[in-house]
Amino acid sequence: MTESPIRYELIKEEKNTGARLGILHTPHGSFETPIYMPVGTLATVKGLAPEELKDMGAEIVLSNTYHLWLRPGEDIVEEAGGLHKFMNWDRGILTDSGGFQVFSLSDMRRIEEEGVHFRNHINGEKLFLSPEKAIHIENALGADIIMSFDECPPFNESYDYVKKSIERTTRWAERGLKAHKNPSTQALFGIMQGAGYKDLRIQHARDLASMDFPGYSIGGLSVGETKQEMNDVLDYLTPEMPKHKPRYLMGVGSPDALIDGVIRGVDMFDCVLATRIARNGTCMTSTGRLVVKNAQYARDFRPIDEHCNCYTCRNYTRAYVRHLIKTDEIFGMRLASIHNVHFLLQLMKDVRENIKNDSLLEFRQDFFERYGYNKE
Ligand code: PRF
Ligand code: ZN
Repeated sequence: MTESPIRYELIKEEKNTGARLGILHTPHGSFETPIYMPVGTLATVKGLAPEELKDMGAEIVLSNTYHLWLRPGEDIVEEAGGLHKFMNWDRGILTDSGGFQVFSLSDMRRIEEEGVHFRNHINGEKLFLSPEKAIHIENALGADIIMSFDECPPFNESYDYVKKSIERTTRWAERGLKAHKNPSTQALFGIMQGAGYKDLRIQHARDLASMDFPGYSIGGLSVGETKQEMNDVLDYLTPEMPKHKPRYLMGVGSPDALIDGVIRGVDMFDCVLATRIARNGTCMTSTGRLVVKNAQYARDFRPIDEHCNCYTCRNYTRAYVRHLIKTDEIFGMRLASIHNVHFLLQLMKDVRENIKNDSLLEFRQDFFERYGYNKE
């Protein structure tokens, strides 16, 4: 047995919710969890320099196997010395396996036992991805944490289909484990699926847990189901997950879902939401979403969020950011992205503080009220 490249230390469980405070040790640094990981799909968190991400306190970013495989090609990243060197980021990196991106980006696809046939979303070229191929690419990219190749069925897919799908995803996870060349430097996570079927979710969690991955991801959520449905799955799923390994909820990162995920025992999150809405002029603030593009901010010389301490809020006004976004200036997108990423990183810092103080439910109540979630 090779020793795992990562180690999860469970520091405490919050008194009222069981939310976990932990430390995740990786080959590129140790950090407290729960944590939010900004998304750098193409080996860049769009518009932000690594130094800026560090100043904001980002500890680990996510990147995508699928995208880097197509452009520039994993061989080029490997030749550069791996993803860390290529993008000049010396903290943690996690890569997703490409399974989900194939399902969400490509038009034509055919799933077989061997893998998935599909067409490149850029030029229509025929491609094939398998568990072995995905791990081979992830090995070349060299992230600290890598994902198994999985299928993410729609939440409303039939029971029979989802049952067959999770069984195949388990076989794919086994094949990925066998194909993994760097188990002492890259931690391979298993991905738990099962849509909204309780018995299938539990079966898949147990099957993967028995395979002793160094960490586990929760897939198949935030794919169109309601918040209630997502929370219900987490309620029965997380108690089945190994206690002393990190738990990562894939592609979930709205402020309410982060808090509700932590309350249900999740340790890691990623989401493009913060950077995507920023580029189009929407900011997350302590009093809810602020569409800074709107006309009402044309003469508003306050910062985006008066309670925010980010570079943008310390130096610029709503009127200025609005002007830049309205005129498609790159700097406007950058300023809004800096604010939004800072907002989620700060939110998770606050969440960790409130786990330490056993006050997470009060924090949730207060945050939801201010953000306007309770109005829904
Ligand atoms: N599987 C993988 N990546 C993902 C997901 C998944 O189910 C999701 C679902 N929210 C986001 N990213 N491999
Ligand atoms: Zn700010």
